[in-house]
Amino acid sequence: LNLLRGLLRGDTRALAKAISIIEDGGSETENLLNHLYFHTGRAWVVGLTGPPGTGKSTLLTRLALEYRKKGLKIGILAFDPTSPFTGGAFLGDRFRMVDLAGDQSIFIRSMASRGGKGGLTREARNAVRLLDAFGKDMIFVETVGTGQADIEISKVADVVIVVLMPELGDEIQMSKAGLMEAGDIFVVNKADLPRAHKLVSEIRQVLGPRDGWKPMVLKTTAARGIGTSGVVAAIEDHKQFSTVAHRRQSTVSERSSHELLEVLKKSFDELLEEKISQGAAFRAAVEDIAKRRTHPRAAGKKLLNTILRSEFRN
Ligand SMILES: Nc1nc2c(ncn2[C@@H]2O[C@H](COP(=O)(O)OP(=O)(O)O)[C@@H](O)[C@H]2O)c(=O)[nH]1
Ligand SMILES: [Mg+2]
Repeated sequence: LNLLRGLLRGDTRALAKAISIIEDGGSETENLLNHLYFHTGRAWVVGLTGPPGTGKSTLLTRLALEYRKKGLKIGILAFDPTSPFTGGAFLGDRFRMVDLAGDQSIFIRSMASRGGKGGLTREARNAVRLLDAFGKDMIFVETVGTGQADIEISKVADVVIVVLMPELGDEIQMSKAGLMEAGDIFVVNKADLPRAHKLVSEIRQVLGPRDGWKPMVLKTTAARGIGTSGVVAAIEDHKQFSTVAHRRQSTVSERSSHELLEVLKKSFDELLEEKISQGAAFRAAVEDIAKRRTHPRAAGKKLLNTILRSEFRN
């Protein structure tokens, strides 16, 4: 596996190629990810989510640059169909992409998510693993929080930042229950606009502590870099908390359990599709049910018993 070696050596071209491979979901994907797994688990993953246009990419850029200054290696994954991180709109915006794009130690990739149930979680998780194995210390993942994505990102990120802005109208923002539950840190961006302070206090009112962590609410004007170092401090506080409270450990176990169940479900489905439903025992049971010699549940139970016994014998 040349690609894997290149990746572990820190070859950026290998990384770009590997991401394309997992994005396409081709046959090499699984093999690559399996080998990679043992080189992951080190990076800190920061998720940013929120409605379109709140300034997630702008804030993320500021945060990435601050962490870059601390000497950390940064990766950025943007799952944002409304405004791709590389290309048109964003590059057109004056200050920052030049800074980022010219910096070899910051890897940026806009991801096309196929979505679907759990799709984003899986795609983000795999891409994060590539960057992690590549040696990135901190990985930012941007998603558009229009419901499901907020929940999905919280299954991948070590800390979730929800980015809101005063313009949106608080009813719209608050009604997104998923957003409120997903956030460890809330940022009211565009504090240069009126009513930012009001939104901050409204968010504070509806938030309660979760697993011992009291979500923080901060104000930023990301476009001008105001308040962004406060967000860095909040990320560090949260990291400290997760480590001390051993929350990270239990989160990791929880995620491993979730992932194993996913794999098992898929294996059972395949077993069912490819073997069981084609077999003689299945057809016989179908006959018995049709002729009213047994009822479906009893037939199912019996069949399952037979299958499990024969599966575990070999
Ligand atoms: N007024 C104001 N505009 C901002 C601020 N931060 C970002 N923007 C602008 O808001 C727009 C959307 O920003 P972007 O980062 O692409 O938002 P995203 O869709 O959440 O990623 C852009 O035109 C930014 O220049 C801010 O602090 N104040
Ligand atoms: Mg964006």
